[in-house]
Amino acid sequence: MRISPLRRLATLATTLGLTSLGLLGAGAAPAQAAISDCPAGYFCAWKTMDGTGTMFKTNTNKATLGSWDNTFQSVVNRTSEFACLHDEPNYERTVGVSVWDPDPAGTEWGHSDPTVSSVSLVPTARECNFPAYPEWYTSAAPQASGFGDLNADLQADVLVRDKAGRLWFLRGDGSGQLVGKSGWNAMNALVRHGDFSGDGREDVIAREASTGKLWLYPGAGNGSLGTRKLIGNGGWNAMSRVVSYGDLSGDGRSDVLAVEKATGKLWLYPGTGTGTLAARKLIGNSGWNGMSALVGAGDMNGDGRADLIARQASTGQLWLYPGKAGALGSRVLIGNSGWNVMDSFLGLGDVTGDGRADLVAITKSSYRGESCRGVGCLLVYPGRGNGTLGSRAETAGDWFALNGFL
Ligand SMILES: [Ca+2]
Ligand SMILES: [Ca+2]
Ligand SMILES: [Ca+2]
Ligand SMILES: [Ca+2]
Repeated sequence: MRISPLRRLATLATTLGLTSLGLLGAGAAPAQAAISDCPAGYFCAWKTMDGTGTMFKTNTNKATLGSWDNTFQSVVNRTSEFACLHDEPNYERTVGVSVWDPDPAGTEWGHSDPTVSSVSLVPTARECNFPAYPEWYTSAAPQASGFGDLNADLQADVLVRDKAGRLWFLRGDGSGQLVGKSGWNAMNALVRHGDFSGDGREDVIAREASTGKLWLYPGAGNGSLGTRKLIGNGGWNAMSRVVSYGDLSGDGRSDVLAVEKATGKLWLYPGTGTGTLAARKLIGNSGWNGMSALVGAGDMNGDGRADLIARQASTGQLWLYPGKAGALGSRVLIGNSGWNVMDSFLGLGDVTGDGRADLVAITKSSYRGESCRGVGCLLVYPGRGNGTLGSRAETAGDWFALNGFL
C-alpha cells in the first residue's frame, strides 16, 4: 500500500488561493480555482501541483479517466470512504495503488503521482488492494464436530469482521458473503462455538462495548444470523475474556467461559439450551489473566469432551486444558514457546478433513515463516487427535487490515 507522504493542510491551500486572488486585485479577474472548491462528498483532483486550474470531481467509481488519465497532481478526498488511486484502468489492484483516507471536512490534500488511471471508493483501506475478506479454504470433515460450521455442510467456516464493522461469512471455498451490513464494531467480544438457542444450529455471542450486555445472535443455518436476543443484562465488561466453549458442563449443551478482570478467576456459564445462561460456577481460582488467548478448541485429545487451549503471555507457551465433566483437568504443554507471535486463534473443529480437530492461527507482524512473513499469515496446525499439534501449514497471507475472526 502506498500512501503519499506529501500532505498539506487545506487551510494552507485556501490561504494560497486567497493570496493569489489578492495579487490579482479585487474584481480584476475571475476567482482562481482552489482546493477548497472541492464539494463535500466528492473526491477531487487537479492537473496542477497547487490545486489550481480545471478540477476533476467524482463521488462514484471511475473505471477509466478519459482526458484525466495520468494527469492527477493534486488530490483531496472529501468522501466518507477510502479513495483508491489505481495506476491501471478498471481498478487493477495488483500494481500501483495509493490510498487516500476519508476526509469529509477536506482538511488535508496532497500530491499524487500523475499515473492514476482509475478511481474507486471503498469502505476499508484494505479493499484498495484486496477483496474485503481474506482467503479461506477448507476440506470437508467426515462428521459434524458440533461447532465451526454455521451452514452445516461439514466445512469449517469463519466469520470475519472488517474495519467498517461489517461481518463476512467465509464458507471455505475462497468466497465471502456479507452477513452483517454494519454496526459490528460496537462489539468488543465476538465468539461462537456451538448451539445456544437449542435449534441445532450454531450461534454467535457478542458483547456490546457501550453497555456490557451479552447478546445471542441465533445462527440461521446458512451463515447468516437472526434477530438477537439478550442473554446477559450487563456487567460483562468486567470480564477480560469471553469464550464460547462447547459443552463443559456435560449436559450436551454449549457453555460460555469468562475470565474476571479483577480477580483472574475463570467462570463457567452453563448454557441452558433455550438461549439463556444459568448461574455461573467457579472453575479456575486465579491466574487466568496471565493468559493472552483462550480458545474453545473442541476435542483435541480424542476423549469426546471439548478442550480449552490457552496461551501464557509471559512465556509464549501453549497449554491444553482437557475438559472433564464440569471442570478442566490438569493442563498439558502443547507448544513450547514462540506463540506470542500469533495475533489470534480459531478453533473450528476439523479443517483438514481427517476428522481431528485442528488449531488455526493468524500472525502478528513479527512472524517469520517459510512462505509467509509478517502480519496476516493464516496457519493451520493439524490436531493429531491425542492433544498434540502437527507442523503448521501456511495457507494464506491476506488475513490483515481486518477487525476480528471467529
Ligand atoms: Ca460450513
Ligand atoms: Ca442455535
Ligand atoms: Ca477432550
Ligand atoms: Ca484435522
